Amino acid sequence: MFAQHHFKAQATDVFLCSAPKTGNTWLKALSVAIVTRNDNSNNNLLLNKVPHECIMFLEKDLIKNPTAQSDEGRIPLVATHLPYTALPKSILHSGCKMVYICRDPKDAFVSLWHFARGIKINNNPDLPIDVAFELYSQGKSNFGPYWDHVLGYRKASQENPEKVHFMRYENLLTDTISEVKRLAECLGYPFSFEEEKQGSVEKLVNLCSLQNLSSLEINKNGKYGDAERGINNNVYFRKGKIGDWMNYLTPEMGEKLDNIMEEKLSGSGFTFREPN
Ligand code: PAP
Repeated sequence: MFAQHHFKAQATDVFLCSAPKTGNTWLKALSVAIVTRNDNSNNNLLLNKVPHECIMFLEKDLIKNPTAQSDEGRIPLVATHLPYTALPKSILHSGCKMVYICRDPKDAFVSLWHFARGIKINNNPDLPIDVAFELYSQGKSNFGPYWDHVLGYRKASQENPEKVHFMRYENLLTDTISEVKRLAECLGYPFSFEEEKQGSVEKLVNLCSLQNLSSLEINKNGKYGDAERGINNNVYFRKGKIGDWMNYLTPEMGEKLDNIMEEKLSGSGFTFREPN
């Protein structure tokens, strides 16, 4: 609500949007690396900060620092987990570009369950996975039902593909170079022919790989947020695999969530069942 009332989008900002645990950390790292690759004052940023701290996080940073938007030298990227329908109107009216990343719901759920255990808010007891799964399947999760989240941005992307770039975590994993080149174009920082020839895309992809980021001191032992209650950066980096859900959910649970998604997404032209 604070962001809805006070946030004034700037036409040059690009919004990185996602539901929780669908590839946000990776998308932030790649986008920061793309945008700052020729900027001497910022091009080591990812070596010293967790990707979340490199750019403004709409629903978290604005309330702490209402002038965060006008910070000098701010990277022109803003991240948000807000569903499309809850975005501040100024973002929709400004014509800013957006990038949305989504992920197979079963892997996103399992990732979320691990994350919730990893951050231990107020020392709440861990939720058994079957209880958490029921809640998620009923749409009871932070930032609303996952299917509504995906549908909102999918529809916006269909209506305005030039403005809303729709990505899948799975495609980013299996076709990283092409996806990163497309992302760079969408952000307005395309790789030149010279850069491609010199292997800049591959270097950037390696810099942002799970393996590299999770081995950096800042991401192994640093914290995101305030020193006492902040989140250990290492919980943002786990396996980064397709299909890890099979190690935690029964095939019946997987089928149930697939069916719910299928039903909710029907008519949208999008499905998680097939690559697209
Ligand atoms: P957030 O919503 O808290 O920001 P987000 O980054 O969207 O989390 O999702 C975390 C997932 O991305 C984790 O998946 P997993 O639990 O299935 O392993 C995490 O491992 C994965 N991830 C983080 N960084 C990367 C990266 N550089 N490359 C690939 N996957 C990554």
